[in-house]
Amino acid sequence: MEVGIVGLPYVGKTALFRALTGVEADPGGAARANVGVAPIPDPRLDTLARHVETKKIVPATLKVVDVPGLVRGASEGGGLGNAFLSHVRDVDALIHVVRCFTSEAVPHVDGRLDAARDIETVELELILADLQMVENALPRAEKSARKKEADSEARLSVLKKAEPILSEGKPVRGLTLDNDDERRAMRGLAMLSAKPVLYVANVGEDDPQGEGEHARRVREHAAAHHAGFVPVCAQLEAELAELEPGERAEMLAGLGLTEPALHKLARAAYALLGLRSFYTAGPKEIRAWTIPAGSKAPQAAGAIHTDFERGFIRVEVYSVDDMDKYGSEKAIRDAGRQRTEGKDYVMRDGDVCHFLFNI
Ligand SMILES: Nc1nc2c(ncn2[C@@H]2O[C@H](COP(=O)(O)OP(=O)(O)O)[C@@H](O)[C@H]2O)c(=O)[nH]1
Ligand SMILES: [Mg+2]
Repeated sequence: MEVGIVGLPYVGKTALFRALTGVEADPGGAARANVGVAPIPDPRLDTLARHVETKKIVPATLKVVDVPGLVRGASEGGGLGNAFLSHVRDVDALIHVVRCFTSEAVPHVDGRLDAARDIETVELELILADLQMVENALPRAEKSARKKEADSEARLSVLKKAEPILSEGKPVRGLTLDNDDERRAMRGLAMLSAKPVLYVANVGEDDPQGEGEHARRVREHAAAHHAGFVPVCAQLEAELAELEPGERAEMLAGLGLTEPALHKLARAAYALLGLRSFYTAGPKEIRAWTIPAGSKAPQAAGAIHTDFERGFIRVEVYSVDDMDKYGSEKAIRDAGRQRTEGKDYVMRDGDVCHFLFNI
């Protein structure tokens, strides 16, 4: 699973990528996508670490791609042309960065700050790229459907549903699909405007909470489209990331923030992808593991090692909250709060696990 950072040039995509991943990305490297791994800051790991003595703490991570070259006219071959398309096609969700900061030193690509117009520009490129793909694919899909080829009917049906929506300049994100075949066909088409999106207002240092006019526009757009919204000041986040914890807390307090916006952003992106964490906690490490929401216990075991999934017997589970309340695994067991679950157990948020397996 990976998330792509998209947006117009000079909005702070690479600044944000650097702050998220710690990768010293080349800001001028507009032709190449930067790829990195972002740790997901997680207060539950800190809670576990307060009670379980351990050597190291390993957070969950998320693969992040800084996608360059999305400009007005990109779908028609402008800017880097369709190079950006392949990067966007490969990611599972989008972080759409919208410029809300003013800077004399950094000109805006369209001359003037206008968050609503910028969002539209980017969305339209995704929509136009999809429309081209759909129009190219339709004649072929019709031919395959006439020949009754496998899966051709669902594919044709999805293409026919998507075309009028895209033609109206709307994303296919909310497209109604009738059955699993159509859902599979939809996934196979990997349309850009179908990907879940999280809006990030890159705000100025004077508006860290995102209460200004431009950030408000982004927030309203996100709300109207049932999408997530996080205000972030990429510049500030980069500075915060370099401070000692004590100094950081002081600077945050001065800004009226309780934690770096970057933490919120990383968690929101993780959730956007439908990901959840479960934990293992022992003397060697305390670790967060990633699973899709709704995973069952054997699948969770498989996140640690594929053999664990095959040889899964059962899992002993307690919650991070119980560790906070009782203070040790022994106390949790004595209080009867540790459960034994089998292969049909659906993992819950905040589970801490010991898997038993046979390999
Ligand atoms: N003042 C200010 N400048 C920023 C902020 N975020 C990015 N910049 C600057 O804007 C320029 C473009 O940023 P960059 O991350 O390279 O944009 P990209 O083209 O979207 O990847 C750089 O000079 C950044 O230092 C911000 O929050 N405030
Ligand atoms: Mg960049």
